[in-house]
Amino acid sequence: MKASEERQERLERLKAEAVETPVEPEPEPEPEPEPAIRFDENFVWSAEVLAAQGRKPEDISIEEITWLKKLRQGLGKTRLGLINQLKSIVGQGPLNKDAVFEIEALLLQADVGIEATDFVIETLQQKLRNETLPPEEAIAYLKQILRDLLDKPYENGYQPDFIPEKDQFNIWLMTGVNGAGKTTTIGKLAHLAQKSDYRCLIAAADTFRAAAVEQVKIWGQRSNTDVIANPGKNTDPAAVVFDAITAATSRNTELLLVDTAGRLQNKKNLMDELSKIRRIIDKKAPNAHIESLLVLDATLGQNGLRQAEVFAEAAQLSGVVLTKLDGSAKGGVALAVVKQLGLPIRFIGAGEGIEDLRPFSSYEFVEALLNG
Ligand SMILES: Nc1nc2c(ncn2[C@@H]2O[C@H](COP(=O)(O)OP(=O)(O)OP(=O)(O)O)[C@@H](O)[C@H]2O)c(=O)[nH]1
Ligand SMILES: [Mg+2]
Repeated sequence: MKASEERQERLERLKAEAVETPVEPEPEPEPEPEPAIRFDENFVWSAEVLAAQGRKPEDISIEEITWLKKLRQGLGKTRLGLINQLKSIVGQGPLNKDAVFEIEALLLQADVGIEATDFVIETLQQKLRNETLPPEEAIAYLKQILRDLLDKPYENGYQPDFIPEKDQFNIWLMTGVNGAGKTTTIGKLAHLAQKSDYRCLIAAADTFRAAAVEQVKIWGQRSNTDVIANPGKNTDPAAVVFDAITAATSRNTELLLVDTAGRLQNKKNLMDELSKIRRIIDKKAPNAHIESLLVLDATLGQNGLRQAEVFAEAAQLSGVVLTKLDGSAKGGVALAVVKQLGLPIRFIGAGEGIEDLRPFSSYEFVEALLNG
C-alpha cells in the first residue's frame, strides 16, 4: 500500500475511533478592576515569555501581558488536545512506528496539515532515532522545529520585521473571503498605526455591500482614522482606491489600508476585481511599498487554506493575517499556512476588540501552543 493510502486509512480509523474528549473550557477571565493586574498563573506565564525574549520588566506593558494571556487562553483548546499526549509520546525514547502515527494524528487533528506534519515528524525522527530525550527536552526540541518552520519565510527574502516604513508611502491591501475579518483587522491596524504615530488612511473599497462602507467607517471613528469612500451606489472599487491614493498623496499619508470585498456575484468577478485594484495601485503609486495581506479565519482550518491559493494569484499575496485564534481548536493551521503557502504570518487576531491584534511572533505563538 502506498504511504498516502496508509495515511488515509489511519486517518479514517482515527476518525471512526475518535471519542470526543470534553475539553475543559478555559475559565473566563474575571473582570479586572483597572488598572490593577492579577498576578495569576497566566500573568506569570506571559511575563516569562516576554522575559525569555530579552525584554526587561520595566519595558513590558500591561497591554502586552493582557494580549499574551488572551492568546494563551485562545489557543487553550488546541493546546489541551496536543500537549499532554505529545509529552507522553515523545518522552518515551526513540520514536517507534506507533509513536510516529500518534504524533501524526495529533498534529493533523490540530490542523497542522499534511505537509507541515510530515516535516515535523521527519525532523523529530532524525533527532530521536538513536537518542532518548527526557520529555521536557523533547518538547523543547519540538518547539524549536515549529519555530523554525514558522520563521522559514525569513530565509526566503521576507523581512522578519513587519512595520510600515516611516516617511514613505505604504499601502496594505487586505483580501480574504467574506467574514474572515478584513474590516475588523483594518480597524485594529489603524488603531495600532495611530498609537505608533503613523499618518494613516483607510480606503473603503468593499463597495459590493452597502453596509460594508458603514462598517469600515465605524472602525475609522473608533481608531480616529479618516475613511475615503464613494457615496454613490455600485461604485467601482478601483475608483475608490484611485481616490484614496490621491488623498493619501496630498496628505502625506504613510499607511493606506485598503478594505476589499470578500464576496461578489461569483469567484471570477471577485478575482477580476482584486486584480484590477492591484493594477491601479501598482500604476498610480509605483513608488509605494505595497503589501498584499490575506486575512484567514483560523477556525476554518484547512478549508480556509484552499481559498488562499486562489487569492494568491489575483492579489500577489505577500503575507497572512490569521484571525479568530481566540477559541479555535485549529490553531495548528498557522503551521500549515506557512508551509503550504510559503508566506509569513504578519499579525494574529485573538478577539473582536480594537486591541486584539498583535504582530506575529513565532516564539510567543509556539509557547502559547505548547507550554502546558
Ligand atoms: N472572535 C473573533 N472574532 C473576530 C476576529 N476578527 C474578526 N472577528 C469577527 O468576525 C466577523 C467578521 O469580521 P469582518 O471584519 O466583518 O470580516 P470581513 O472579512 O470584513 O467580511 P466581509 O466584509 O463580509 O468580506 C465579525 O463579527 C468580527 O467581529 C477575531 O480575531 N476573533
Ligand atoms: Mg468587510
